[in-house]
Amino acid sequence: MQIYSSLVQGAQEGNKRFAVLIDPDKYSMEQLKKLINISQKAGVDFFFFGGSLLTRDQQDLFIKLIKKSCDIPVVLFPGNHFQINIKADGILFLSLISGRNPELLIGKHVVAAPYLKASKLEVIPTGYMLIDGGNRTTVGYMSNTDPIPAEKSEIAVCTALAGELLGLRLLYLDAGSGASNPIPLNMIKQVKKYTTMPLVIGGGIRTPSQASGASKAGADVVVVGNAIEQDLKLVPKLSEAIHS
Ligand code: 1GP
Repeated sequence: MQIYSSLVQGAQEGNKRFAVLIDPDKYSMEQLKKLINISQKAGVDFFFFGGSLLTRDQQDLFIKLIKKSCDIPVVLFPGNHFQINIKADGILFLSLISGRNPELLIGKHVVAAPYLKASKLEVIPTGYMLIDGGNRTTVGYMSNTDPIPAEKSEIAVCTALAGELLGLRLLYLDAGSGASNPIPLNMIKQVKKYTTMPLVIGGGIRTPSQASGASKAGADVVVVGNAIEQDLKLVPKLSEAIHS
């Protein structure tokens, strides 16, 4: 439980964590090497690894390269059960609790369970909630679910509470990769106020001030993917904003 313990400890002590999302479809080997290098120097805490849809067969090679090059833990953030890879350190075992698609609440998990049980991956039961970020995102389309409206903090709070009472250990509020609007700060504050699970916030965060805003509002882990794919030089700036 090293990854999860470190998340709990961070949440208790107010030490914010920065996760860089690597969608393997979006990187070449050369770019990934640069990202690893810059992330090590910038003090990135985790690599979240995965995407809604993988069209290039790079996952295995990329995870091997990261594990060989640095100590930053690789946490799978899988779009589907084909993305389970035993070379990673852990996996967010996501239940899409904002949606009403039974396959993503429990169905795919049944298929994945025996592989995960037989692996050494640290499995982190995660309540995954999609929040409307102002545009239709790949994850919204692929999951065939409606996101929670951005102004409905009370629905987000009740959904998060239900996840907590069901025994989930981590909460991830996601506006979806490339969202026009990140998760509203008020929603982050409200969810943080009423729940005790470590809170991960991602989707549509592009600037250090947005990252710092999410962190100050109550995010224990801030995730950025898309903006870093566009500009690797953002990594140290985001890291400083989140960690300070
Ligand atoms: C998406 O939360 C992640 O699932 C990160 O989103 O790519 O927009 O940073 P971005």
